[in-house]
Amino acid sequence: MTTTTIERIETSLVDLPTIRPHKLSVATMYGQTMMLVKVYCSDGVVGVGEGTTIAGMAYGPESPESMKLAIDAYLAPAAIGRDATRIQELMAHIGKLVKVNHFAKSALETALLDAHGKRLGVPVSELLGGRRRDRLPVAWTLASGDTARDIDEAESMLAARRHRIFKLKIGAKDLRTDIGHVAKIKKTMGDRASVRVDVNMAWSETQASWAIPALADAGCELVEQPVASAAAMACLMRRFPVALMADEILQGPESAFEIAKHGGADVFAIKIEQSGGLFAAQRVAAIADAAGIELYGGTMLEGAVSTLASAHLFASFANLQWGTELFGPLLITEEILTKPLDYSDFELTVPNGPGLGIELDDEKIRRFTRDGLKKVIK
Ligand code: MUC
Ligand code: MG
Repeated sequence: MTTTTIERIETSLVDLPTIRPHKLSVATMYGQTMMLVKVYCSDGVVGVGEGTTIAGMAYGPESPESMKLAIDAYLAPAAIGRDATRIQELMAHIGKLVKVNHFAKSALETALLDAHGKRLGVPVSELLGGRRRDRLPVAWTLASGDTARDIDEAESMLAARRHRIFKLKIGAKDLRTDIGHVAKIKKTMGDRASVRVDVNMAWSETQASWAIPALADAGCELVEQPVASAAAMACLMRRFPVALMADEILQGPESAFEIAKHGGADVFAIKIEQSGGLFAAQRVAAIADAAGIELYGGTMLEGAVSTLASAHLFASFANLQWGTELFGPLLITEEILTKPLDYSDFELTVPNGPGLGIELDDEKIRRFTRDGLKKVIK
């Protein structure tokens, strides 16, 4: 039997507008850039993957441009000519040659899994051990920066039966303003929706100690990454009647083990990119399960490709107590798939077709593909 090898790897940057400015404590996003990677194999199968981050380099150490460079200069040369069907072996080989670069690795691994699923005629979820659910609850992030506009947005999401879990981005304003904002939204929603917040590390431990009980009083059920360090997170644990979730400090299995060992979170926001790929994210989930830490399917506001890769993985998790926030494709103005994803009745359907189970609208993508360097900071 001849080996199926990787023949060629192509990367591109696709700049897409967002439906409104998306305001986080670290930056305001006006658009989203997807770094797409296509893996061409010797059997004619082509797999697609995606690397996406938030606001260039404002959120984390990798940018779409750096992911592209890492793949073009290092990951692709290490992969070309090797067996396309031995994905874990190939990613381990690349791991020895390229340190960290988790987002770039996740994009390439996604493309390899998409290709292998297409080759075998099975969804990516089957390559990850098999799915336990076909539909995933999806939260929406309210981040317009304006309370009245956020309430209108939440009302329309509820009316359309698209989302009933709302994550509020706070941390950019003073504490009292932020708490007032959360309280007003939760009061308007009542029992019709749950409200959570993401501080994106903006607070000191002292600020968090003051603000978290007030958030709990306002009816907020989950506080995501209020402080920057794992040590400060551990100090905040078990002091307030609200769950604390780790996001930015969770950078793959080793960090997951450290956080679990020091009792630093009630919940993990698992992201395939931040973890270093789908297999690494699977190991993060195993550590959480073993430590009694609950799970949430996180997003880097990815487009359809990485959102679907995440969905296939989350569909296979034993536990997914807090649902997901796989709404990234809904934040951009353009539909980049030939058949839109099914977001209905507050959930996303995980497609059943081979690989990721999606088909890109190549013409649409070509229109938004960047052909030079672009200024991303406003
Ligand atoms: C984050 O920090 O969790 C997820 C939803 C959103 O609006 O931003 C992201 C990133
Ligand atoms: Mg977060």
